[in-house]
Amino acid sequence: MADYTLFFNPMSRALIAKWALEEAGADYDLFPVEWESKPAELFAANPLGKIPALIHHRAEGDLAVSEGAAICHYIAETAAPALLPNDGEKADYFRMMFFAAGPLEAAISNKAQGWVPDGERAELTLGYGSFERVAAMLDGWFAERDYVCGERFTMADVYVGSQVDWGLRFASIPAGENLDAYAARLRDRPAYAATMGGIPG
Ligand SMILES: N[C@@H](CCC(=O)N[C@@H](CS)C(=O)NCC(=O)O)C(=O)O
Repeated sequence: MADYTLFFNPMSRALIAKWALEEAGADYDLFPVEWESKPAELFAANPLGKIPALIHHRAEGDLAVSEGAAICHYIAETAAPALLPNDGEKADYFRMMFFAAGPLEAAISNKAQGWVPDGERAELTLGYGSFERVAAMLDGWFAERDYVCGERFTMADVYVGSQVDWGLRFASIPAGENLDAYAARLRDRPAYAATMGGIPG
């Protein structure tokens, strides 16, 4: 048995976890998930019934993890320590991981549903403020840096980079020099190519 099992559908956020496993050089199997007939094993691993969901097979017993950002970090912790942040990179790494999983994801999802915060009060209360503020933060980040933590690729780039890659592909975030250059650096990576091979661009 492989070290990890990933519940997978190629048209889903499970690609993020597959990319993380590829970057880690991990030994994994894919468990195919069809939306109309989700397997009971998926609900056992993630009661929300969403993917990605990952099972780590260990001698001490299996562990399940869900949520793309958590899965990325978990894979780095258990299979790819070189992709973890060093002390000087931790602030950027965690800030941007959580920014991407929270404010960025929420702002993109709400916009895609056609929901716009109603006025200053809503903007004040919403964790992301407004889509425009989130997009400006993201773009500004990569004006200064090649990767989330500066010079070096870390596991945060798999998660944040997936949001950027997906966002640019589907025009759900504004294109621009900084994000385009960042996405191009990521798309050059062999692990990205191994993940996306055969997926329509
Ligand atoms: N918060 C989850 C979201 C995962 C998610 O929404 N996955 C979608 C596919 S992209 C899914 O499993 N949809 C099937 C369903 O909800 O039944 C994460 O970030 O990992």
